[in-house]
Amino acid sequence: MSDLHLDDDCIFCKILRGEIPCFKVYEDDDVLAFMDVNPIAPGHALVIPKHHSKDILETPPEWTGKTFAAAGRVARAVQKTCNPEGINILQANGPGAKQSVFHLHVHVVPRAHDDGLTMNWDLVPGDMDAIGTLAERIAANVE
Ligand code: DGP
Repeated sequence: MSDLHLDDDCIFCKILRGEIPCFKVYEDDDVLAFMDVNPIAPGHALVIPKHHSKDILETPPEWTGKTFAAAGRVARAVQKTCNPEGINILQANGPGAKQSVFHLHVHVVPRAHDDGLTMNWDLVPGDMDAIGTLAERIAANVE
């Protein structure tokens, strides 16, 4: 981990260093996937590279590729676990896109026809017990 390009003050880098806990669903040498603590749907997960850069504009393409490849893997596990009517893969860049954490991350968001979700959403804390339980089920379905 010490040779990775991480930032001292970034909350997602702190998760990568184990300084802040997370509900992990997948990890390899390049990426970490964990549950969003402000989920907009049950099963809402995040995938981050083990490389600090603030958004897709500043991220080296190889890290973007690794992150989105892992997002596909997590999406398949979310589909198997939650059986949603659809899944959005979302990634915000800059305040106009309501990016709130400035470390590249991909949202894996289960969707339903009538869920009323919009592109920009407010951050509302989720039920940690329910998130933790879902994390274990999703992690078990990652292939
Ligand atoms: P965005 O707003 O697109 O930058 O997404 C950032 C997401 O990160 C947001 O949905 C809330 C989530 N988030 C913020 N802080 C934490 C944290 O400490 N742990 C976890 N698991 N998620 C976090």
